[in-house]
Amino acid sequence: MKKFFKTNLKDSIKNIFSSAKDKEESIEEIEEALILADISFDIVERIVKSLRKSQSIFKKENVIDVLKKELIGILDINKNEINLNEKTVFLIVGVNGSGKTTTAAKIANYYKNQGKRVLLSAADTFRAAGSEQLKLWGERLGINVIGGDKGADSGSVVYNSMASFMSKDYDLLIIDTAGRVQTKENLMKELDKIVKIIKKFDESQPKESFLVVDATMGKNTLEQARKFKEFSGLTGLILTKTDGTAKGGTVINIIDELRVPIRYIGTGESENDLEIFSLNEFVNYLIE
Ligand SMILES: Nc1nc2c(ncn2[C@@H]2O[C@H](COP(=O)(O)OP(=O)(O)O)[C@@H](O)[C@H]2O)c(=O)[nH]1
Ligand SMILES: [Mg+2]
Repeated sequence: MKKFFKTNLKDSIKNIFSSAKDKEESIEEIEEALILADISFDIVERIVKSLRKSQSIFKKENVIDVLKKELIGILDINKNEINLNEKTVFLIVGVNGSGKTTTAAKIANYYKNQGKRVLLSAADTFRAAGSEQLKLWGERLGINVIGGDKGADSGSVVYNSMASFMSKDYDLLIIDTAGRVQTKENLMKELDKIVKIIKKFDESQPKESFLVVDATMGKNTLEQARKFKEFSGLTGLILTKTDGTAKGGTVINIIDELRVPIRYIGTGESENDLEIFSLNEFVNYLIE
């Protein structure tokens, strides 16, 4: 996993144990370090409680063990591996600017490089450039894109995409959607409408609906995620811009709130800047 997230949790913990202190004093400093890493107060309190309860000798190694156990407990959400053994539709949702279109192109490229036949659907018909941007990616990456004109009905783009996907020899369809809808109610209606059209073709699709979240938004990152909590179809998260100023705590808060796993991480603006999320690597990176 590439170096990502600006976090100094590791160094903070090292520093805390570099001078002799009593247990309570150390716990208070750990608490502060966790909050500075942007982990929500609620989660920090849970972790601190376990640290206080911990009977083992209070030294760095044991504290790291407790922290790891707690974090993995929060982050380890039951999930199956994503496999594309059968025809698969991914739906990409999220607010404007979170990185949906870029991520749709990156995922398409990732699976194309694994020999899968991929189709992209540009269902963001709100913005003039919404559809155009994905078509440009498609041309560059050699991936077919189905789109519509600006102002076209997103439903008709999804319909055409599904028709092509189902009748041709594709493995994966990735549907990029619009994030700009005036109210949350309209946004949910729009997404429900898209899901309904997909299901008309195949009741078992979309196999995955990913919420794309910009990791650099601090507290707003969680607010973005909450907007989509009512979208019942959500199966996973994609965190973008982890190459920016984001702190790792954000990841923990979002998973704790939405209870869906993180699947991919965006680490830059080019097509290869995508990684499969690994929980153990992430936790080790954060604290070990
Ligand atoms: N640094 C960085 N920039 C990203 C990443 N993902 C997307 N972006 C940039 O974020 C901006 C918005 O992305 P876009 O895909 O258009 O977002 P959308 O409105 O949700 O479709 C673009 O300038 C992208 O290049 C990432 O992982 N890292
Ligand atoms: Mg877009």
